[in-house]
Amino acid sequence: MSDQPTLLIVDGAVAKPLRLSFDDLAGLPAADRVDDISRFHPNRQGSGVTLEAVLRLAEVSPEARYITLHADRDDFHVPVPLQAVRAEAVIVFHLNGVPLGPKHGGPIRFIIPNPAACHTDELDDCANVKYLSRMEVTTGRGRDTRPTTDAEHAALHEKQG
Ligand SMILES: Nc1nc2c(c(=O)[nH]1)N[C@H]1C(S)=C(S)[C@@H](COP(=O)(O)O)O[C@H]1N2
Ligand SMILES: [Mo]
Repeated sequence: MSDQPTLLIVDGAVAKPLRLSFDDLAGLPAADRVDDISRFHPNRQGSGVTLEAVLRLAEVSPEARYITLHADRDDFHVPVPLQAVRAEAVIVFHLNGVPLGPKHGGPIRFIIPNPAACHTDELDDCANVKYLSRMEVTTGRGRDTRPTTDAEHAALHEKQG
């Protein structure tokens, strides 16, 4: 790992906890890259690497069932079922080679290619966590701060602007 700032921590039920910098992510093999997420989310931008590539580095324990996504910046937390996201999700960290800015949910944004509508499923659009700072691999279901009602949801979007 390089001496650049850590953008993403991966810990919990893994053999090798990680502290990944921009260069660590950018240095992953070309086969792990996912370019231009606007292909599946027209209003979102950026490119990244597969979640699978990052989990491969961390060596997930066989008993792991969830990944809890933590955004320290605004204290937002979402547990997602490992099996359902492992082959799908993308860790977005740059836009045309430039680090992803907060406007786009950077420095790291979690992206599920085909999310369900907000609060209709475990893998809903609300699970597309912005400002992702830590992925905690767990056996049980972790902390969930997603809005649970339409009113709460509207209030959250109001706050985010
Ligand atoms: N860190 C963080 N990530 C978040 C949220 C949030 O409040 N904080 N809101 C979620 C919700 S409820 C939705 S629907 C989507 C909205 O993503 P968008 O701003 O790209 O439309 O982001 C999700 N990711
Ligand atoms: Mo949402």
